[in-house]
Amino acid sequence: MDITLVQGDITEQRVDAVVNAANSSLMGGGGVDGAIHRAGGPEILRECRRLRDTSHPDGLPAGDAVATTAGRMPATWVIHTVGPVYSASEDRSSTLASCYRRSLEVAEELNAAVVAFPAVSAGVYGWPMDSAADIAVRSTLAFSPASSNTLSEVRFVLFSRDAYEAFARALEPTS
Ligand code: AR6
Repeated sequence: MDITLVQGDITEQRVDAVVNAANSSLMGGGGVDGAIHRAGGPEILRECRRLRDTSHPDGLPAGDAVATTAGRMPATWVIHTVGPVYSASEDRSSTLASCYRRSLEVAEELNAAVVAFPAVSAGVYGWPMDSAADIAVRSTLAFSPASSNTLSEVRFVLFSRDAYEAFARALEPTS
């Protein structure tokens, strides 16, 4: 499985699945969540409402992931995950790692080959970018290759140059 980095807009990626940094309500929001719902159109929200009415009446817990259509986006699916809000007093790293692991598990259930992630929790939820990048890269590497059958590429799509550089540093081999 390859890990690649792109600076750009995740909604424009021609991949099988785009991961959304959602909130527990699954009803949309700002940041990458707002961009995904705008680009994909109302079909995504319709499926999210259906999930709330059926399998997830209390919302999606932080660290978990669930899939819907990608609507009008070039991708086929959106995998919605809920990152933890950053806390300086409580270590929530395992919840953030779980977002990547659960999203990749859902991607495998969908037989997705290429999956694009944003920097989950590193915007409105306040996670420092270097730490968010480290956790993203480490949890993705931990998932590969033993437990991965269908995945060929995990693409981190970073909006800003700073975010891109943080992920590039996280990917540098440690000597
Ligand atoms: N493509 C790629 N990355 C993006 C895009 C985009 N189009 N737009 C923003 N980012 P955030 P969070 C980056 O705040 O911290 C929402 O309101 C952004 O620069 O989207 O997990 C949800 O509904 C940042 O680096 O997600 C939740 O309430 C990264 O994506 C809450 O925000 C994540 O920032 C989730 O907060």
